[in-house]
Amino acid sequence: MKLYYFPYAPNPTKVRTYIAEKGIEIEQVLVNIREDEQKSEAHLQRNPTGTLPVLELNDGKYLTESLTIIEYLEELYPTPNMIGSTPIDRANVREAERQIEHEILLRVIRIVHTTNSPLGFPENPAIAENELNHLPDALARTDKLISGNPFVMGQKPTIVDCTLFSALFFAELCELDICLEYKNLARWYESFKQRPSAQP
Ligand SMILES: N[C@@H](CCC(=O)N[C@@H](CS)C(=O)NCC(=O)O)C(=O)O
Repeated sequence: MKLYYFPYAPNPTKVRTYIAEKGIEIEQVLVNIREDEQKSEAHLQRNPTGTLPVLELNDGKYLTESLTIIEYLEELYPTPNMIGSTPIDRANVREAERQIEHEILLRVIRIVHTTNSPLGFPENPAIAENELNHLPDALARTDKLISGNPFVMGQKPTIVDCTLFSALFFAELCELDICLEYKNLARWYESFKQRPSAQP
């Protein structure tokens, strides 16, 4: 298998953090978003939507959604478990992951790309303001969820940590300070950022 990625882009970061937490060996190939390589003919053959990450399978087929890639790898490599070991644990992890993706990660991406886009997208203050108004509630809920635990869902890392890390890391890179006033969240981020899996 091969993972096509760009360091610092949030969706590839989510998958790469997961792969590193699991200790899975997968060849990684950089596709340079800053030079529009994700829109090259070679990459569009892998993923017609022209985005990253992409996982190339051993039979030459591709998976092109970050969460699908994670779920696929989790089935191939169940240990260490990062989604949960009972139906209710898995439901809780998946629910928290979806909420953090929609309520934090996607909002951060929209704010960054409408205010200070590293890809040069045009500014759109109305979209940025709307997202900025909604972000505090999601951050407060996540702060409460983490509470005093080392990881978002408790004592062990899960896919929720990977999604949250990709959001906060991208925010920090793009100079968007969002978590300082949320004490549990800020502590979690500073601690998770030190892990080998969190290095770009
Ligand atoms: N639904 C996709 C979204 C992938 C996505 O939007 N990736 C971004 C990087 S975080 C990208 O490739 N952007 C380049 C572009 O849109 O041209 C997933 O979760 O894998």
